[in-house]
Amino acid sequence: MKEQYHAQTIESELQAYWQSSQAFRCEHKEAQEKYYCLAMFPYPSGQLHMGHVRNYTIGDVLARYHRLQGKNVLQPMGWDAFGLPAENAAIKNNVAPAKWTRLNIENMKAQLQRLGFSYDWSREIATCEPDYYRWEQWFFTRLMEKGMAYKKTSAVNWCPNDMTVLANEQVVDGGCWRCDTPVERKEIPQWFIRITDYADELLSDLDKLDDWPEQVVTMQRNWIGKSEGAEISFQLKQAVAGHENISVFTTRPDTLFGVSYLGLALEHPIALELAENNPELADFIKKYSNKTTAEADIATMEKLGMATGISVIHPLTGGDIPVWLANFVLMGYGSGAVMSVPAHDQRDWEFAQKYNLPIKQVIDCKDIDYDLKKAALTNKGTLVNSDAFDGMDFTQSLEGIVKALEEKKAGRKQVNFRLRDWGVSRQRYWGAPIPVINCSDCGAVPVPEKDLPVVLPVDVEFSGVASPIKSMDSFIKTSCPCCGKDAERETDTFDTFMESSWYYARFACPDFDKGMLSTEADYWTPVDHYIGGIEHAILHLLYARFFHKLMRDEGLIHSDEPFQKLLTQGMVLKDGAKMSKSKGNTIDPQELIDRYGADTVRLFIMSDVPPEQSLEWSDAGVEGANRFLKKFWQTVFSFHQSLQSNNLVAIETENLNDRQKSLRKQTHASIKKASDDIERRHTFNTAISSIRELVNAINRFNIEESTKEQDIAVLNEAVVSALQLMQPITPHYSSHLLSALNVSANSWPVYDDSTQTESSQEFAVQVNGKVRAKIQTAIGVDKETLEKLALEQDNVQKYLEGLSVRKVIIVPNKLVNIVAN
Ligand code: ANZ
Ligand code: ZN
Repeated sequence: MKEQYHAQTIESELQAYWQSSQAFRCEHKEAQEKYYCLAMFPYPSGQLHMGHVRNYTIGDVLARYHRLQGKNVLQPMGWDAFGLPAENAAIKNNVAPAKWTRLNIENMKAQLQRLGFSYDWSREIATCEPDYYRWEQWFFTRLMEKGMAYKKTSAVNWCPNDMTVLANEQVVDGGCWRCDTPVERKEIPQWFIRITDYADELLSDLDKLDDWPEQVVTMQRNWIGKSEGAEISFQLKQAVAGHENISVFTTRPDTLFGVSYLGLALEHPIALELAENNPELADFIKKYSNKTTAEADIATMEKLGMATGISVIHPLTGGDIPVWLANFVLMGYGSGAVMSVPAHDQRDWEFAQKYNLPIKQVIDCKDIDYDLKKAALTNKGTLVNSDAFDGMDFTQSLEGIVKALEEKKAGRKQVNFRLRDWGVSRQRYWGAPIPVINCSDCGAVPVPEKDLPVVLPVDVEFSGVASPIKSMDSFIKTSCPCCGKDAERETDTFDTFMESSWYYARFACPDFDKGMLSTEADYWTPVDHYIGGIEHAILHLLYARFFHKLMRDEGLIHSDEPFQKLLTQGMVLKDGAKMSKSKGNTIDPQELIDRYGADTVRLFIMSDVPPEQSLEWSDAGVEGANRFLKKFWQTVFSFHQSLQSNNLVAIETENLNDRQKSLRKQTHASIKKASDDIERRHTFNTAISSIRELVNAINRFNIEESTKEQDIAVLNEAVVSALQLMQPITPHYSSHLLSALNVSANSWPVYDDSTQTESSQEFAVQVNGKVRAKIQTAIGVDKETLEKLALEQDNVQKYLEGLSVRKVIIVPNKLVNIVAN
């Protein structure tokens, strides 16, 4: 072996070997336990950033570790290749998105290979390839046939600059997240998938996800947002264009006697109807209905409204209740109308204050200080001012009031979800075409299976930001699959969340051309460990869970959930701020790899903190990781020298001296700790610390002439174990040095518990809770001997002077506490 550590040389040698031997290719093996490790695939932006390096190193450490445990490991990699950046780059640099994407994939793939990640590259997927998205198109046509996909005209957040629809969370302070252009509301026909049909199951199956971070489960639960309450119908005093009632959803039927007005969303059909003959209302609607629907904004925004002049009848009291337009009522939730109870709802209270509407208390809460002049009392409590229901608590009154409403056919229990159906249409170009043909006679017709895929033309030129296929006759003009008449193709493309919702399953059978998934999907899924950023906690993971259930119900897969375990990695920070291009504080991983080698980068990125926490970048940390590897290399080198001139004999466990025993003890303690830290705790940083402790012990250990043979034997065990433990983290380094020591790489050291037993143990002796002495005893000493020994200590005697011993408490292996007074 070489005296100096040359990372570049050993890394390129090994990587070439891994590639030529397809070392990480895997296949179905019934007899072996499978382990499917997946790190969220990247968008091919062209360059890896530190966040990627961290994400993929975590995945690779787990994959390599489980491979070393003898499992059949699948660790694939691919590209989430559709999406806006390719299109923006195309417009800016005049390069077709397909070509741009392909070049980026090549670059990033080379970088991933340079980091030594153990992927089965034979399974590589790029979602922009027709042999991938054809199955997504096929699946969508199945969903259309089942009525699970439908078309609806609906309002969207529209960025007039990017000419695209934005999701609510892409609207930041009323502007587009990418270009800050003020977002508009626009009504367009779009495709939806009925995720709401699965809301209950998506919610209840969260209980099965024991190995997901609690935080993510909670975020999903809130996103689905199940609310139980009642639907209550208020009869209009005078019908409005055929409407006789206004129905509301409430989670607080117990407050029904406190209603002081009904609030209508500005887009509510009755509001729009009234506006026809009332210019003031029309103006109000026009002025305020373009605003965002982000909930955070609604809670804080100024509550505005206008009386409509109409009223409804209270279903139980028969009283008159005015109807108002209110900007805090969302059309997209419940029925787009609320019964407002200012005394017990803060938004209603603010509104009532502003417009001088009555605030009537109907709930009392004895154990709370409240003042309805200052704010609403929103806690549940005992009913007051509520006729026959006075004195009841929430649950009793709920039953009672719903029953009374049912008798009048004016209400019933109802469950509501915050979750909306998933809008999958995008008006941009770089995505999978939605496989639909619009016929003036037959409507929206799914493209028949034999005509799939609908291939996205890649030879395109942009003029402005509009999607080139929207004006491409060769793409648009076709004939109707039903009646043969001239018809037009849908020119919208799928939301890219579609592709990332099922790629994990397709990795099981990436080349299968007879269907979306082969039976291999049942072998490999669920993914045993899924690793990715917390930013995907809600949408991506929810859509993937949904798709899994849809695929199950299509008979393609036979489990309920896609991801067994989830690890959400923290951010990489520089000087406390997230590393990002826009902040200009990025560190280019490539430079570090060129300078130190992949193993140093891998070691550093795993060293500092557990994977869930933010990692603060430190140049000194990288230096330190590199120094550690160089120094240990020296140690291994000189040990290698001693091996050349000496025989390696077996360890004689019974005849070891204290020095040898103590090194063995450290070796095995590190084996135990590092294994557990990697496998169970996923605290790679503490695994590394424990390996470093072992390396320190190795560095301190000198081979002595008189005990040479056994010294070498225990040292060999220590060095080999350290290198083996390092394999998942620094695979090139470890495997190079292990083979120099004639040990086959690819094995994991076996922990031996007998190394941990001590021949003697130490007790602290306390007098009345203060440590006064330390004693050494043999292991397993009996109680009386221990007590006697403790009491004999000079210093203990001194503190017991003039006192009498009342009690002696022994904490095994630790402490003798003498209580005296
Ligand atoms: C009367 C009431 C009294 C309410 C009270 C609350 C407190 P969650 O829990 O989120 O489901 N609401 C119903 N539809 C709405 C809409 N389209 N836009 C805005 N708010 C709407 O919230 C349900 C509560 O939110 C409902 O219960 C309703 O106000 C309001 F002391 O009804 B409540
Ligand atoms: Zn037709």
